[in-house]
Amino acid sequence: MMERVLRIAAAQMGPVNSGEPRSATVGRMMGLLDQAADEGCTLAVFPELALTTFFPRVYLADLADADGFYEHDMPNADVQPLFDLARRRRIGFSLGYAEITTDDEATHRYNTQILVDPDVGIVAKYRKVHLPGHTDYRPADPFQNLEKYYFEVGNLGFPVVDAFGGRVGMCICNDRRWPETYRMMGLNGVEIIVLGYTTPLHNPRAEQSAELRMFQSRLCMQAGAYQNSTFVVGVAKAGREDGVDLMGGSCIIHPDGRVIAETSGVDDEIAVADCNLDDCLNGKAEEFNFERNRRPELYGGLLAPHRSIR
Ligand code: CDT
Repeated sequence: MMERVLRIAAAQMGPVNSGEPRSATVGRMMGLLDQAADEGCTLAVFPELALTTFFPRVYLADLADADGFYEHDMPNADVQPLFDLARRRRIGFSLGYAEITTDDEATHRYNTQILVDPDVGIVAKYRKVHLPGHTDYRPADPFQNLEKYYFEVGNLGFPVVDAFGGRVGMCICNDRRWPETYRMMGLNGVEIIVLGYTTPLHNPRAEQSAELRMFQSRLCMQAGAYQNSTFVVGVAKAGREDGVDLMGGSCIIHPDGRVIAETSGVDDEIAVADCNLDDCLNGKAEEFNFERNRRPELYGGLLAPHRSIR
């Protein structure tokens, strides 16, 4: 039987500063997609909120003033050239953006990621579940983390779809720190988890070095990959964006937990790896054989509300 080898690019982006036109940002992404296609990749993964600056770091008292950061349609005129290039170059991609919809006659805002097949178009959509930060303006902090203000909790679960010859799922940034994210997809046979992140090098609410922050980012993605026998592709928006330093460290992680490709800087750059999806099979059949070794009858507490510690 043919091996299922997929060459994947982690398409890291440098900063997208306020005022950079969408067309320029999409142009940069097209450059990365071209590079990935030149290297024989069939899937390129872009960061969270790839099309704009990470606007939740700024408080706008009137939500309507943030409308320009959200996409009303996908694809839209600004992003269509990326979809067209993907079809021409025969390469799929995953992309994060801020989504605004008027489902049920109410306005909803989500932090969203899509998976795009070059021929079919959008084959899966995910809306971020674990929104970090706060809803209230905190003027004493050097920058805000207002994701809970700008977005609703995603309502699409953790979809896993058949695409690119394997089982593909998505999550976004803070989701990567929660074991439930990976396990929800693991239970659905996921073989590649693609995720974008935007992580400040310094957390105003915790005294942690940049090295420790990077270690924690890798720790959770590597554990998620190993414990669920899946590839994980984690992709940063990096560098100094609107005065805030964002971590790089985009990487591709093997189901055995090893980092097999990584970026070296904090600007636009791809890291490429050949991902043999059959490498997921042994872990799923043996060490992490869920049917044989999980004990769901003893995990009921996971569904109960947590106990408050204070
Ligand atoms: N975008 C996002 O989810 N960022 C969070 C930052 C938390 S620390 C300020 C993350 O988990 O990386």
